[in-house]
Amino acid sequence: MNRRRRVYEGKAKVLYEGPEPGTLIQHFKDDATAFNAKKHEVIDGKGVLNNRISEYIFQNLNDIGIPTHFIRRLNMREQLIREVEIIPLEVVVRNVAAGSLAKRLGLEEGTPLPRSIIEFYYKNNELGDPIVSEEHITAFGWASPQEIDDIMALAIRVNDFLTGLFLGVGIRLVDFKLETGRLWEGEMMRIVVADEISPDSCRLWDIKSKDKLDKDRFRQDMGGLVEAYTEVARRLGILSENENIITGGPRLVQ
Ligand code: AIR
Ligand code: ASP
Repeated sequence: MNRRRRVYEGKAKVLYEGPEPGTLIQHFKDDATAFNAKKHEVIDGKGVLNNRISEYIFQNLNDIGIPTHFIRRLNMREQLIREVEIIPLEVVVRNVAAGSLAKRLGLEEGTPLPRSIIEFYYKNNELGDPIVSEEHITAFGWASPQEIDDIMALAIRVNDFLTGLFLGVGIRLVDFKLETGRLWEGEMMRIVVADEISPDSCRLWDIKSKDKLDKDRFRQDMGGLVEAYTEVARRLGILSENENIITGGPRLVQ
């Protein structure tokens, strides 16, 4: 276990060399960061929950023909993924005004947007992930115009799927962040969804109570993050009614 090669360590995840060429192991840590890692805490149970929630979402995406890097979950904190060439963009899809969009354009948080909006941010910690346009992306060669089209088409499909999935369990998908990568299969390359999709990367509001069930609980010092993520997992049917990730040893369904 500890002799395997670490390929990359990010704020909330570690990537290790996988068992076969072209594969990696994605390990979910309990670390939470915000505001470009100026705020940092370790939250017991978060990694386990994100591993399960992200597994559930990526498996569903694979099943409906939206390509992802996900192969299978290995254990409580790890999943086997395909190695991809990460495109250095954070792709944000928004349905409702919140977060940095509400701030930048002076919109009231919670205002429904006239249509879903896709934004690109350049993935660069030193710069704090600045927002960029397609002009920047193509001029600096981060992705080609064709790749941008593919990324946008993927982002819309993921948004449609996730909006419906969460609506069915009483949750509004306000916005989310995607990462994408180039998957090489011989001479062929296609763009796939990479990284994770979890309450760390989405804004999820309970439709009735408007409660925040996502990482804003950490960003805004609201507390109750693990409870909120557990609620998301329960509603998606990943955890059964009385199971608890933190206390009593997690007994997970299947
Ligand atoms: N996000 C962006 N960078 C990291 C993450 N997790 C996600 C947020 C939010 C959406 O992208 O969690 O769901 C938009 O974030 P913001 O801060 O630009 O409003
Ligand atoms: N996790 C990122 C950071 O450390 C961004 C965020 O989710 O707020 O800044």
